[in-house]
Amino acid sequence: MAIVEREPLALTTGEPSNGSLEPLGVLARPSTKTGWRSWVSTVDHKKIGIMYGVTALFFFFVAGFEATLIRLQLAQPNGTVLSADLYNQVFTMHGVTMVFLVIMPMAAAFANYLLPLQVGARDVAFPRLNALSFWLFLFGGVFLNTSWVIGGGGPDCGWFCYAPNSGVVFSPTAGVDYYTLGLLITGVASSIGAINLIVTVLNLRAPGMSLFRMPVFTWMQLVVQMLLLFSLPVITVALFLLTFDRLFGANFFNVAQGADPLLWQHLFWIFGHPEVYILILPSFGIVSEVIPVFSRKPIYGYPFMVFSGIAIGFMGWGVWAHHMFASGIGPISVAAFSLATMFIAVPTGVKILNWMATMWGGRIRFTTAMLFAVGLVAMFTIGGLSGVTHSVAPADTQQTDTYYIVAHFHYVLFGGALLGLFSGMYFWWPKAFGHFLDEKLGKAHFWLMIIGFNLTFGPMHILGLQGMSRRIQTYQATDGLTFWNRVATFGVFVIAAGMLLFLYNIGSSYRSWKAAGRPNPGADPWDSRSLEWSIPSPTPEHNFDTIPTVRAADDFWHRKYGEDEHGRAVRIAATEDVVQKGDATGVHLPSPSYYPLVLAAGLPFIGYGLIFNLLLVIPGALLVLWGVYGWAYEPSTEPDDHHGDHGTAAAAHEEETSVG
Ligand code: HEM
Ligand SMILES: [Cu+2]
Repeated sequence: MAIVEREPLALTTGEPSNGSLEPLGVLARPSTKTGWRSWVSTVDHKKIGIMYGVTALFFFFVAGFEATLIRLQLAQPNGTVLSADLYNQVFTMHGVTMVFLVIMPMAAAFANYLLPLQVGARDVAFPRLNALSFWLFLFGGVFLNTSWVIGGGGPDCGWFCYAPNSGVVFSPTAGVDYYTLGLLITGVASSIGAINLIVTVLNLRAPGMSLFRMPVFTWMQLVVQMLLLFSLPVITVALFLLTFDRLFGANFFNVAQGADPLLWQHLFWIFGHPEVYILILPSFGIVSEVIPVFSRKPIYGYPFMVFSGIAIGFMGWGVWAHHMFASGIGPISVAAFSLATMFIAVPTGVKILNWMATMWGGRIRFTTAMLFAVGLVAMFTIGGLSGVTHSVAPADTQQTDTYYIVAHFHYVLFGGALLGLFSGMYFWWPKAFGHFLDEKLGKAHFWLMIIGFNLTFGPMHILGLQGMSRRIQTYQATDGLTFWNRVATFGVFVIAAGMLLFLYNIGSSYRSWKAAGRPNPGADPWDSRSLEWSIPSPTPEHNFDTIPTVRAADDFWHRKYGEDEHGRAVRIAATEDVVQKGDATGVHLPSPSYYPLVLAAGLPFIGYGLIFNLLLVIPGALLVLWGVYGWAYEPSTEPDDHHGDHGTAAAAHEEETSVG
């Protein structure tokens, strides 16, 4: 029985090759376009993007709750909120969740939703693989968090889980096994996602959309996906080595058997430092879209913006050992990595100056999205500057493993990445959901977040320089650390108030929109520049009625505006005359499928089997096999998946292949 290669043609082949020969065990596809089945079986990049976003927001509240427990424990000397062992588990899971289950998937939400729209495509290159990425991320995240209830507690080794501390001698519970296997599962999700998005950007661009006409957001995402593609294999090797040490008695990090635990540190940070750019560059891309729109000016120095992102992507591979200045790697290495780290501040500085130059002389509208964008520029600059102080190795020897470092990475990851993601939410909410988030509530959310953030993490600079180590469960009253710890804990509740207001805003904006009869915000509510604003809101399932032909960078803007002799923008066309109508006649879309979910569901079982009882691997392996079998045998496209169905499949095929 021949296995036919179908996936790449999903968007192009009109006719299912052998639909009538569906063998036993192939799940029939859902016929409805709405309801839970349409979400569970979706291969639509927009729906997958929204699912990433909702899941990441949920995990943000989980990790936020863990952070609140940490702050309650440290609000007073000799705290008793968390035992020392539980404290180790809580900060480990807080860090791991925020990095792998919040910031990364939230950025993936924007990438999935926006990349095909910004390059002028109908979907990503491999829609079913895209769904698989999402389900692997979700199941990997849930699997990791079940460590709280099955197996003796969460991983307790810190988010970078140094050996030999992470070995079975010092971490005897199953926690670290959840860490290694959970991150292996989410790692597969990110690797597949990276391949999908890279191929989408390089192969599915609309006619005329040359690389240097792509929006900065798309460029930053391309750099991020490349970083993922090359860095994930490194951490994957490290995780496998640790798994073999823990589950099969290998000795990759066992000093007694001649191993060197520094190997873990090198492997972790060769991944770990590019990882911090994987966390921040998506937000850099978001604010590079938001700031020009609300300054009514094109981004300043587009080529510099793009090349500084690429430079960061490359230079990010040459600085990893700045995390190991105190690990005894020797003065030569320390000096080299110190220098390389100072250099990487240059392309980052270029971005900050370009955002400010874009705002300079602009007609700025301080919408909530713009406030969060400006918040990123200000807070990230503070984090960047403390980062430069770390690059001076002698100073870092004082700062490393103290709260000064905790302050630094929260200013770049919360103050940078997270604030940028919120800016994106307020900006693209009308495009994704057909209504605005309330601006008044949004601005209150912003101010609570920025004040709470600085109250929480500002004092940590002082605590760190006063000598407070990170990862300590408590301290003495005589240490003189109580006041600023109290301020930091108070700050967390201000952040929490801001986040509850955000949740309220989501619900109340939807309700008032519904009550007002679902008024449409229009395709281009902010008067924007890129292609996603040239189609209706919310984005129709088929994206574009016809694939646009692009003639310039900011092509959509130039369809609306020309320039007068002073270079000022003058309207040349009404928006409604240059946006598409949302007519799906003859458009051909990939069909939904349950198999990405089925395949992904097998992996957690294999994980539990490796930790607890190998018998559990059997149902896991069967699910994976069923997933692969069904995936191979389900017809790539159901005939009735044509919208408006006036065009012939051949016509649709003809249109699609014109853009590759
Ligand atoms: C919601 C507000 C947040 C609060 C109150 C908070 C608080 C903290 C505190 C107090 C620690 C230090 C624990 C210790 O060393 O004992 C910590 C660690 C950490 N936080 Fe946050 N954090 C927050 C948000 C974030 C965000 C958005 C990220 C983004 C990635 C993040 C990533 C981390 C990481 C990676 C660690 C290191 C954990 C470890 O040492 O293994 N946090 N956080
Ligand atoms: Cu680093």
